[in-house]
Amino acid sequence: MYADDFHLNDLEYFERQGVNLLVFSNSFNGGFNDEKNSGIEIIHHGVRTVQGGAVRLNNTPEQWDLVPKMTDRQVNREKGCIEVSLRYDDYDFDSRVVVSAKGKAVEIAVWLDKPVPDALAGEAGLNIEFLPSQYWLKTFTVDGRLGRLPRYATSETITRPNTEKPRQFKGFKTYDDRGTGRFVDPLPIESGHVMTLATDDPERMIRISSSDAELKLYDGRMLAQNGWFVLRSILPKGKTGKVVTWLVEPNAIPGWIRQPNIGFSQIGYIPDQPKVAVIELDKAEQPLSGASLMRINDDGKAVEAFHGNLQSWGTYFKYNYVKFDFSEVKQPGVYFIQYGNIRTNDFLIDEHVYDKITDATTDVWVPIHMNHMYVNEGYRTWHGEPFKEGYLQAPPSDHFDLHSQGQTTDTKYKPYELIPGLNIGGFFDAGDFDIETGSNINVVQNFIRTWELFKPQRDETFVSQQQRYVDLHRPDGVPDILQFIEHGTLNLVAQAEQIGHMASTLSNAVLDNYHHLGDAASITDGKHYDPQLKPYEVSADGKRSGTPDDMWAFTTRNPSLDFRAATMFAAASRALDGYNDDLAKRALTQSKRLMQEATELMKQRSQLSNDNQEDDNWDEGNSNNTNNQRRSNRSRRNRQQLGNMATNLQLYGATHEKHYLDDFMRQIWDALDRNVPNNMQTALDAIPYMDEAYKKKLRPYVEKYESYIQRFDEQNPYGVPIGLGNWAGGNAVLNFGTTVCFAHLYYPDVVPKQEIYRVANWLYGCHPYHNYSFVAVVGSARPKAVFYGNNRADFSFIPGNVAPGLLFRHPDHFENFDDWPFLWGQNEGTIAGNTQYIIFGSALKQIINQH
Ligand SMILES: [Ca+2]
Ligand SMILES: [Ca+2]
Ligand SMILES: [Ca+2]
Repeated sequence: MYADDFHLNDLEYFERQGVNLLVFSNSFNGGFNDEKNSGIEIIHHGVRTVQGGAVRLNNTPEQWDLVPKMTDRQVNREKGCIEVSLRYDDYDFDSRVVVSAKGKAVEIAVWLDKPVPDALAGEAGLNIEFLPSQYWLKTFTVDGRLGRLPRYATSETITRPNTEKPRQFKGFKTYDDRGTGRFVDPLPIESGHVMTLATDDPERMIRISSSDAELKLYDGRMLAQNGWFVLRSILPKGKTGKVVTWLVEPNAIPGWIRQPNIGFSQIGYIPDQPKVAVIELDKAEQPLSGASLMRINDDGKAVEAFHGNLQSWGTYFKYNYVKFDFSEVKQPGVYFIQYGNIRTNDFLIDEHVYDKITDATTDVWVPIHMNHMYVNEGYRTWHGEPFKEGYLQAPPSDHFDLHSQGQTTDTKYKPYELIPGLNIGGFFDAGDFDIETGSNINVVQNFIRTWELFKPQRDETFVSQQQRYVDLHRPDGVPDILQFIEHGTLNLVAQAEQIGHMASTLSNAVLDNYHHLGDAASITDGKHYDPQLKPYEVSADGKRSGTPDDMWAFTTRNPSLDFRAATMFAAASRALDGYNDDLAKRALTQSKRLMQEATELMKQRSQLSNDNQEDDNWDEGNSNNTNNQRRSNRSRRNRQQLGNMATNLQLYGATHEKHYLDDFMRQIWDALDRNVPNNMQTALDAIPYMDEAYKKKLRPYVEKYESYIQRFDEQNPYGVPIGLGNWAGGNAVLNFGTTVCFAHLYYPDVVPKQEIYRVANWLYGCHPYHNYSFVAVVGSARPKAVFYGNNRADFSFIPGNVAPGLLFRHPDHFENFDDWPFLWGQNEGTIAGNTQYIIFGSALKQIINQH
């Protein structure tokens, strides 16, 4: 073995300098397979450009196509190989994939103990996928023929009978076949036995050859915009043993060392705040001893304003970190950091850098996510009025977005019957267009909190419920936050009034319009679904159609959710009082009724069972309750305790009935004794209602919280909680930042002002992988350029969006793509998360401006 050959390292992946080749360090999980981060993966000169290596059943697998379950994984150090056993339960089909180091290449082989089942013959193959944004426009060769990988998906396709399509997740269908009974199957761009991709780019060049199988190259974007380039070899029929063998050689640039990533705040710094850049370095790189802060003077010339030594922090996962502290520079101006021959982009030091940090989110992102409205901005229409035909009662069903309708509807409506009045108000969940009731409750609460704590009078948006029209940048005399509270409340009150309790969600009936990208108004046809008509047929009066595209209301009763809604309604009625008195009254009526009914139902149910399955939606107001996050495994017990306590506090705030405060007081100290960080925000939220004795009793816990804050300086170089889940930890970071701000507001002597900048620095660019702002924020010199929003197919973003941020891939890789928007775990802003950001940003501004 030569020094620069592939070897199996301690973290169980193959490594050469410049190349990491992972074999099922990350598994497929089923259901949300657009994650594109499983199977055999290659991190090529620092960028994860190849993934999805596995036995697959489609030429270009989509999200919701079946994925293999990994039933075994063996790492054999003596032989230098990793073997995984894969299984498709639906087809009783087992295979093994063996990856072995072969000098500068690896061999990937598929082994079968039994032949491919008949149903999958010609369909099952060895696949691996290449990130389009890193490969398009690059040259390739196949058996000596030249080509260039396409920027746009324009290869050829055929259609085949639906009966030949391998089953999709839970039997759902990703496509609308327009009544033809046929599905689209892409044809290869090229095929042959030796393929080299990116011959013109040493960082991406990779050679794949096979003597026993034909290699076919496909463009996955033909079926779905989030598809990757797919290389594939069909497994032969009737054979066992080693059936397909590939030799894969990713090019490694000799002596390659990753460029340093200099993390700093892209919006800049106010003069008196701490200013510390964190420099992320390849472990093979010798850190420099110092760096300079350069000032660009009015004549455009750069001068050194400061030179300082670097402090070593140490290693964190795969990189090495040093810090550059230039806090002593306080003179307003335009600056950049010079580290060796690397010059960062410029940023400001100025009193006003934080002034506009919430404006893009409140003026642009939030109004664009208003459902059931036409949203206009200047010459541009963001979307027409969606879902004009309203919502049908969901039948008992499973659902692709993890909702379910139980055996009964729990309503007076029959399955598929129109539930009147639900197509009003509410906010799109995230990159999708459903109304998650739990999230929408959080959203209204976040707006109410913002309103009550900071009283923002900002009016940049015209909202007419009567015209169902929103116009951005057109003031209408009403503070926008009030209009957002009203808009959220309108949908939630309608749910309570029409259904009798809260729906779990208002969502798509069919998968083939759930993945919609484009104008929300075109998701459904706006006509009532009439099963008497044939699909695609329209009634003579044009009001009904036979296309089953109407949205569904999932109505299984969840008293915990009703209780949360009741709490929110009480607060909303107070916030709306004097602005929309009628809605305020309706909200209060529903609050009282739901509170009473939910309390009674919960009492009955807790007598029946201690296993409280229904509590999935029970969540504290700060949390983001999207499906993706619902899968995070926070302890249910903790959430419930938090919920009860926070709810009592909110109820006291809404009703001023003292028994709620007494209940809160009975819970809070126990909760803090158990866990200070988890309960600090709720404890701080109580302060406006409490006396000095409460504040005094809370003080030692705040002191503990301050030492908890400090501990992050030892955990990682960035001093914030960094999440390692399959949804990046942006929300946890925001919650942390918000709590730190409130702790400082109430206990400035315990939690000093310098702490409030930790999360701001992180969000605005001081983080691993790259130094772009995770928030598309006004004032940032380099905001992220792409987000997973509903306009993601345009490789764009909606201003004010907040990305979940830094996604961890096992065992040691962090990433945030900024040229590929389709990975929700790192790039999808949500309505609950982005309204949480408004609270964080408002608190930060308030502290900075009051000094
Ligand atoms: Ca959703
Ligand atoms: Ca307004
Ligand atoms: Ca319809």
